[in-house]
Amino acid sequence: MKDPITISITGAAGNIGYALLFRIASGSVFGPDQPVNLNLIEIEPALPALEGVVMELDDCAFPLLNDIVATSDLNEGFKDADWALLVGSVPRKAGMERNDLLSINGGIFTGQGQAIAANAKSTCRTLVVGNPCNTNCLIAMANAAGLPKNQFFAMTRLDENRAKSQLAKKAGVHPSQVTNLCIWGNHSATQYPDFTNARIDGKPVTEVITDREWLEGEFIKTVQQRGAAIIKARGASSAASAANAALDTVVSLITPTPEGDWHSVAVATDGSYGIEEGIIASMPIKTNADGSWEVVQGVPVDEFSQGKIDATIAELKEEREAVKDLIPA
Ligand code: NAX
Repeated sequence: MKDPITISITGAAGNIGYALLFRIASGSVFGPDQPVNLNLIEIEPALPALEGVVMELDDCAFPLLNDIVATSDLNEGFKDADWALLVGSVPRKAGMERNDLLSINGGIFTGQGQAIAANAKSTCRTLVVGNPCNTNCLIAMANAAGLPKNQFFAMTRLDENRAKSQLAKKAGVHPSQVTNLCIWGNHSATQYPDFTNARIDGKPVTEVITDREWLEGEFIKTVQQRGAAIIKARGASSAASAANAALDTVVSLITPTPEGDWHSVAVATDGSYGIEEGIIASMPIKTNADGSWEVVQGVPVDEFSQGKIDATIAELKEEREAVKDLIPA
């Protein structure tokens, strides 16, 4: 048996947390021979609910679950973390402007970034799920002095999975036959699910689905608006599919990417694809055999795609401007 690894999760008593913890504890993410410690972090008012979640974890008697910490103390919560999954955040309420949301959550991610830097392992990887996740990630990364930028990620995998499922439905194939699907930019309604480079059974999607109008119109809109459609139908935001996507992201970052494919995750920009440095943008990413990752280079960007990418990057720059006081120089 390997030594246990520690996974710190904020918002652990929330809906996504509830769909996330049991799969991690069962071994379906880090493998059947990898014991895990779960450090569950909540705000104080949610600690009683978190206690109930801990009772349920106990009642599963998971062989791989080594230890559980439930706390509202960030130093305790991020202690020796190998992974920090930042799920907790404050949802948008009626009357709240986007900038209010950015700065309220920004305040949370400043402290969390600092606490990760001070307490987690130097190799800790941080995945931000709590919205607005790209900019929350930027704030956490900027406040985590001493930790490399390439250890910070924001989640766009749910968007990738949604896009693959829509393309598969339209083409009458299984979603696993859809590859090379990149979400560019922000996890928001400006995100661009890039159908121009996606493939179905190795063939360009545009050869399999010849209805270009659908691809440029309804497809993109459905993916962009899927979160809102689920809230409308369910009366609550996507939780199980979001937790699934978070775990897909972790697995894709610790498993070599199949040759020629890529996965979507938002990372600190490095100038690739002409996107300026200093924001967290989703791009085509591949994980190498040694566990490192890189931006896949040379993915063709046609004029249509460029317009969409420019729009979502412009939004990310506006978000950065709105929280600039939270980003140390
Ligand atoms: P819930 O409201 O069910 O749970 C959030 C939990 O976070 C609550 O238990 C709350 O007490 C806790 N929390 C709030 N502030 C905290 C803090 N400072 N430290 C620790 N815990 C804190 O929301 P849930 O449905 O679980 O969604 C969580 C976040 O994921 C939201 O921000 C949501 O917008 C975001 N999402 C992101 C997605 C993505 O693709 N990136 C998709 C799904 C989801 O909408």
